[in-house]
Amino acid sequence: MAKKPLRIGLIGYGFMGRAHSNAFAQVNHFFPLEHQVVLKAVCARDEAKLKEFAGKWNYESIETDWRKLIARDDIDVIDIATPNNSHAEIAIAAAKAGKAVLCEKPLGLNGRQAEKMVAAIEKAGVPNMVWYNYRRCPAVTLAHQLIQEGRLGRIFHYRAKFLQDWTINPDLPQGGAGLWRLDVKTAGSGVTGDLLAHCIDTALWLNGSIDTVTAMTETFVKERKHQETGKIQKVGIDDASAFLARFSNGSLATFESTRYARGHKALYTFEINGENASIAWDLHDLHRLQYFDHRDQGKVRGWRNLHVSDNDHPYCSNWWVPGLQLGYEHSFVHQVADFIQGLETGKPALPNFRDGLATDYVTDAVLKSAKTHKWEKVKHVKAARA
Ligand code: SOE
Repeated sequence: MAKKPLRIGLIGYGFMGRAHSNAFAQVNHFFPLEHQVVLKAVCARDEAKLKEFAGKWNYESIETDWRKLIARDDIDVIDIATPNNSHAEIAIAAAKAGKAVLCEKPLGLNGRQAEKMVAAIEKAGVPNMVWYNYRRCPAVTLAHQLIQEGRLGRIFHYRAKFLQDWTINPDLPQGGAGLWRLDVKTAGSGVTGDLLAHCIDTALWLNGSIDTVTAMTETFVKERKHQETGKIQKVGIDDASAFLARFSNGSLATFESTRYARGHKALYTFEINGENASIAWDLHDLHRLQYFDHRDQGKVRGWRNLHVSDNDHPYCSNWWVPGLQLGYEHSFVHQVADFIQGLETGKPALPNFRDGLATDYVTDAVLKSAKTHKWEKVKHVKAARA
């Protein structure tokens, strides 16, 4: 049977534009789907670079104005891979035009903006998803399965870190291509919205909602030259952010992220301790899951180092033979596969915009607490109306 086309209009061709394009290009090779992804158009402002990108990734056409892309009737899905400060405007316009919307993380610059995005998406009733890709590293998905099966029992502790070291040099400018993450106007926040947002999304998925947080943030380099204006400007982002949290299930948590941990490039780790078992994961060794089960027979009890690559591990049977591991890019392919399967089965894939809003509420509370020096309540997202 001929497959139904699913025509993608991608906005933005940076690092994430490449990660998404690779996922769109791969998904039909590895997942049995009723839809065929069609790379219909890519949109950005720089026409010369855009043409080069479109050629490399085989997009059929280009647009230099995202409004024109959204107005096209040969596009089914708008994929937003632009800097954070444009997510809301594009997503709301795309929803109004009846398009399905995929949005890079974090969903909005803050919870207030994300609420408007959720309202627009739900009013239009269009499929939607946020690119929190780490949920779909097979080892992380396996962690979710083990928790859902109740293997850990009551959860006591959740511990997450996301460490990088790429902004230590004070001569690194802020703003513009590649460096907009350092410009608060474009990014909204620093590591809280960029890195901790990943840790929070995974944590909410694995361990449920967070009730209260107390946080501290620091900006180590106070002024940087702005790449676009050439002027020395105050740095408005948080370079490091750490917080304590209490989950609704009674467990206690610590979260930390920084771009000043010399030697660490993208060290995302989490560990969960339950009454029966513990789980630990490390992005630098992303195809492994560490599992300790206290119910094992005493003399062989110990941390098991699971190589998550076997046919009965999540997503793995769609790829190679057991033992051959998967990497970062596969998490994006899995996310597209799940999104499309959601369209086909009527059971939408998560995280959707409501989940993205839940993460934005936590990052809002973290940034607020860093200012007030008090424990702050986290707003909870109400369940969607059926
Ligand atoms: C920042 O360096 C960054 O690229 C984030 O923006 C991504 O979301 C994260 O996955 C890797 O690090």
